[in-house]
Amino acid sequence: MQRLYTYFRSSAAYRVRIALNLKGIPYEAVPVHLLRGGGEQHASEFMERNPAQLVPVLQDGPLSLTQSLAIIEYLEETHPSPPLLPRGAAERARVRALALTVACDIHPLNNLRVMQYLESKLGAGEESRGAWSRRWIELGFAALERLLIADGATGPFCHGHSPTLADCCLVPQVFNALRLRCPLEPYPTIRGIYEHCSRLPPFERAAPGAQPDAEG
Ligand SMILES: N[C@@H](CCC(=O)N[C@@H](CS)C(=O)NCC(=O)O)C(=O)O
Repeated sequence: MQRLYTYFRSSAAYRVRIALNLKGIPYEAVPVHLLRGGGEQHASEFMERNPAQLVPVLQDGPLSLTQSLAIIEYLEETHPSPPLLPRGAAERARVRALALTVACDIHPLNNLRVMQYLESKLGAGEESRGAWSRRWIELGFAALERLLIADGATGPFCHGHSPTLADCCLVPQVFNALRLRCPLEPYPTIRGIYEHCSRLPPFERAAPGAQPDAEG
């Protein structure tokens, strides 16, 4: 069975949990606590699995796979059904662009190690750090909202009528935005997709609160 090194609140791990559930792939969750004892992702045993000291890692037999989007594409290639990418090249590029807007343009700026650096080295207090996080989410969501309404390809999901890689990325990012009290009114399409997805069992089972390592 595949093993997913995960942390309940990690949105990158949440993406992979959604993809595994959508594809019906059973997996064993191995919790990596990102805060306890300075962070278990920095332990030498974990660094052997991922020198970047980040979750998720998917262990498939002897393979240690890193980077959530690369992991999801691996799952797509090894378990093609149900597909998480559309068939045509242009449609696939659209879905990947939506996913990368979250994974490259929003998420890395708000990662735990960035927030820890802002606090410990640059002296940013809680309020400033919250403002920082909201700034990048709001810029990214404004772009995403426009992309989603630009071409008529959005349905109840980011792309048409079935979930894709883009929804795997969008839902965890909206979850984070809600935690950070970002107003979602300016992004009705994003909010609608989030609400639609969140009610579906594969997304529900991937949610932070449903994880074995969840904390209050
Ligand atoms: N680009 C990576 C990002 C992974 C990542 O940033 N993971 C975060 C949790 S969402 C993490 O492990 N952070 C630990 C830290 O910042 O020390 C991916 O998509 O897998």
